Amino acid sequence: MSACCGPARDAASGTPKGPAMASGTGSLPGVGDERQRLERLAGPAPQQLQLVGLPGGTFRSGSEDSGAYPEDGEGPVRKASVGPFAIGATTVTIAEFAVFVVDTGYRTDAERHGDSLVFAGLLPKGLRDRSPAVSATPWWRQVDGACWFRPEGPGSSVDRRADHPVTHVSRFDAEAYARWVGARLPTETEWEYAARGGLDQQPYPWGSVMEPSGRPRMNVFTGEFPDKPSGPVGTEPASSFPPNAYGLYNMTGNVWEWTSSRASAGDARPVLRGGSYMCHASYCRRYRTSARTFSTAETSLGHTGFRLALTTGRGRG
Ligand SMILES: [Ca+2]
Repeated sequence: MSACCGPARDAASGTPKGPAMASGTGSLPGVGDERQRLERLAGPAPQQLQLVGLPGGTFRSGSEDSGAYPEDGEGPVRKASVGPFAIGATTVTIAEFAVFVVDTGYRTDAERHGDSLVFAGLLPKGLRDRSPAVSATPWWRQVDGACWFRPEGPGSSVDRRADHPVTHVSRFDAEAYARWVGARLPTETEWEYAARGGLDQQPYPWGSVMEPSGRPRMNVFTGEFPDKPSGPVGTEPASSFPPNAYGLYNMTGNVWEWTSSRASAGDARPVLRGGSYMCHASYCRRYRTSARTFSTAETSLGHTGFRLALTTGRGRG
């Protein structure tokens, strides 16, 4: 990831690769009580995938405007085409991910590593002080035990966040979930086509103004980053704020979203899109339709999730 967006887990540090499907339920977090808790979480998950079908087409991708980051490869503006596909109206929620875990016993990369990265501003002081800071970006803390169902480490829970985006999922985890439901991750180009909602070269999914009539349209950091927020910090429900013209929620802000694309021909790092609740104009304007960041497939962070995609129409296999 761009240094300000989040540190990456080092692929060379003995990271086990690929999904790990555990057999049986013995490997569910904590078993017993924990399983019941997961089943409760899974309860409100919708029984059907909430995907929006899009016709595809040609559009102008990327940006060269003053808000863009050329070093991220946002420009030059070029014509891009996508075939017909469907994409999640929202990112995958905690409830939906819980259904997957209850069914498969899947353990995420964060659980297998025993830690994940959490925004310091979300941690109680004691835990914050004893969790190592990432040197270039000290607002990130490596928190033992942090994972998708304990987003702020020991003592935290997602009991009241079932409809929020699942976070602390690596791209391997996102791919495993997508395979399980018979879907896939969107390509970067599909993601951008979807985020633009039919608009041409607009920085936001709804148009040119970040806060039309002074009303926030996405969940980004407000106030003074990182220590003096002027509002709540963290994820919001996956379907908060009005959707774009395609009916897609929180394409920008809330959580970064994994795509299936790589940074460039010479750079195999996975691309993420959309920015998160940690983006702020003072240090990271990546809450725009053309913004990109990069990470390693084993990295998990408290501001990163994913949405699903499916090929439709004639491309369907
Ligand atoms: Ca997003």
